[in-house]
Order: sequence, then structure tokens, then C-alpha cells
Amino acid sequence: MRRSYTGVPVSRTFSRRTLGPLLAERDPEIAAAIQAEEIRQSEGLELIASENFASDAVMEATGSVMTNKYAEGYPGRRYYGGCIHVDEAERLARNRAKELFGSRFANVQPHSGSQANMVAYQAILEPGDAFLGMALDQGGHLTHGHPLNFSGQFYLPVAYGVRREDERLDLDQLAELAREHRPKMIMVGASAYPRLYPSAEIRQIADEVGAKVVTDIAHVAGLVAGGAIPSPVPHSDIVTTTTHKTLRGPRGGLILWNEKAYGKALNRITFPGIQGGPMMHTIAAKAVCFREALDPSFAEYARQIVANARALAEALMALGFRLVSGGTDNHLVLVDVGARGITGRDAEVAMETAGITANKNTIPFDPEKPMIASGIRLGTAALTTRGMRESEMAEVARLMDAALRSAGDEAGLARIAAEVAELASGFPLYVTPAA
Ligand code: DSN
Repeated sequence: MRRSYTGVPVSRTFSRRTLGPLLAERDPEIAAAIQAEEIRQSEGLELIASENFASDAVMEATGSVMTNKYAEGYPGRRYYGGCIHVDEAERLARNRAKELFGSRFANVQPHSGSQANMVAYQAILEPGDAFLGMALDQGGHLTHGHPLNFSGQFYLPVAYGVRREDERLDLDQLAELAREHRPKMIMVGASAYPRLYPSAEIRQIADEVGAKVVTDIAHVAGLVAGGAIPSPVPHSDIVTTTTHKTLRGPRGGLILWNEKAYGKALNRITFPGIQGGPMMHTIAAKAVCFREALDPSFAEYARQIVANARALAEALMALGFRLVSGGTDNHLVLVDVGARGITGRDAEVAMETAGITANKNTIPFDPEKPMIASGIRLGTAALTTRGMRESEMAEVARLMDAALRSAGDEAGLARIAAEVAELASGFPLYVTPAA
């Protein structure tokens, strides 16, 4: 008998049981959309590197009565009555987050990773101050200094990137930029970088120029929590993350830090600075996620995500694909499909038609615009949650290769979609426990 990731023995039948009967009765249109989305998630192969499947326990907490409660403030110091139980949930979330990441302090209220980053920026920078961040088109994130984002509008971003020859983070360039611009902050982290951040080296550079280090671990938080990659927490002044990617929790943000002195600013900027009432249902679900991630089985899950990414990378290279930086050290693989003569946009469409969900992505020094792009970004967190291992990764690579070769051929893509559904059905999602 296969066991699901929650440890509950499962049958091999899809029961699509995340939706109760009430919604179908009261709002059939939304119920139909949710049901269709559940079928899409169940029958396809989810390779978007920032997505995962939260456990049913996490979703139960997210859909709980805590959504009804206003609780501006922090546990024990709220602006509303009736907070005794949400206080308990937030304390549990905070304590578990600290234990999980080995930090002395945590704020579990940010609604998202972008808001967690906004809080960190405001705690360190004044408007107009310079900071270093990884360029979006080289693997960074919108909130690391993009001109259309608050980070590029209120502050003065200086972009670092990767070396052309090996597509790995260019520490020499980062050090030169730090010496030239004397930034108050170095933002470390990425959304499309398949290698590890050299946290200790960046800390040294920051110390040399008197900069603070903020590390955004949104993509790799689950790998850090599970000990599958080194933790940047000891090398960072502030760590920000989301909770729904490799960490596999509800959609939300989190801030961690070790020096007590940051606490006042970080807490005040979160509330009342940029947010009002915290989403207590999500905070309760974050607590559930942290508890799941503290379980020894999560370390095994995190290790398997990385092993699967390596297996996927190797299988793709064996099929002749060029990978950015030649491989991966984390959950993410960036494929240069442009080298195969297809754009990222067309590759994404062909894969989606075949039931494989991924996103087009620029690759470093991409000749294409972001909406076309030369890359496809893949991640293994979601498929690993379904129980897939190295041998399935080879199969996924084969199906992706076949989909790209069949781009524009609807009948060919339909045949691949049937194979995709067959593979997915062997790894059920949200199934009924066996009697
Ligand atoms: N949108 C997320 C990602 O896909 O990486 C980052 O915020």
C-alpha cells in the first residue's frame, strides 16, 4: 500500500475530497472552478518551481474560523478583545518558526514574501538609499530592485548578476559594486538560480563595507528547514521567506532575525507600518506547516527534492538539453530551450497542452524579452510531495522532451497528455484514507 506524504495510507483512487458538498450547493460556479483546478493539479505534472501541494491539515487550518477574527497587534498586546485563541496560534507559529530555522526571533504576520521584503527594506534603508540585489533577468526577484516594484522606486538598486562563462553568481562583481556604492544593504536570494548562495562570502563583503545582509530564502526555505542545503540564517541580519514553496505551507510570508535590536522596527513596520489585521487562519496554517517541517520525515522530503532535481537535470542533459550553469544544487532547473530552437513561451504552451505545467523564464544574458524568454524554469518540490523519485524524474524529462518536439502538433501533444495523466495517477493527491 502506497503511503501519502501525510503518512496516512491511501488507496490509489482519486477522490477529490478537498471540497465539501456545501459550496457546490451555495455557489456552483466557484465550486466548479475549484473542482476543475483540483482535477488539473491531480492529473497534470506540476513543475512550477515556486509551487507545492499543502497538506490537508494545512488547508483545514486555512479554511478555519480563524478567518473571522481581527487581531491587530501581537499576542498579549492586541487592539481587539477575544484574541485568546488566535494569540495561542500565533505564539505556536512564532515558536515553531524559530525552532525550525534556528533563529532567535520571528514575525509570522507578513501576508506575502513581497511584504516581508518591504518590511526588511524599511527597517534598514531610508528612501533613496542604495542597496545591492540580484538582477531579475539573471535570476533575482521583482522585489530585489526591479524598476516597476517598490524596491526599485523608493530605493536605489544596484544590480549584481552571474558570470557569463559559468552562469554562477559573480562574487567579484558583487564585491566591486559593494566597494563602489557602499550600500546599506545587500539583498541575497533569487527566484531562478539553480545554485547555492555563497552566504559566508557575502557576509564578509558586507562587513567590509558596513552593509546589512538580508537573505530572501523564499524558494529554498524548505531545503534550509530540512537541512538539505546550508542555512544562511547565521550569516544574515534578516531572513525573509514565503511559506508555500519548498516549505509546503499556506500562501504567506515570514521574517526571521537574531539580533534583538531589529525587533522593534521589524514588528512595527509589519504592523501598523504596512499591514492591518493579520490573517489568523493563515498564521494557524503556518504553525501547522512548521510543525510538519519539524518532523524528521521533512528532512527526508527536502533531501529527496534535491535528489530529484539532480536526477531531472541529468536526464534532461542526457536528452541534449543545455541547462543554465550546467546543473543544479537545489530544487530548481533552468533549461535553455532557446538552444533547442524553441522560445520559452512556445515551450510553456506545448508543455501545458501536454499536461506539464512550468513557466517560461529569462536565462542570463537572454536575447529574448521576458514575455518570450529563452528558458523554462522547473522545480521538483511538488512532484516530490506526490511521492515521485529519481526514476519518475527521468520519465518527466522524456515527456518534456516529447512535448517540445511535438510543439504545434495537437494530436501528438494529446498522446503525451495521456501518458502524463497515467504517470500522475500513480501518485494520487488528497486521497481518501483506506478503510
Ligand atoms: N512568483 C514567485 C516565483 O515564481 O518565483 C516569486 O515570488
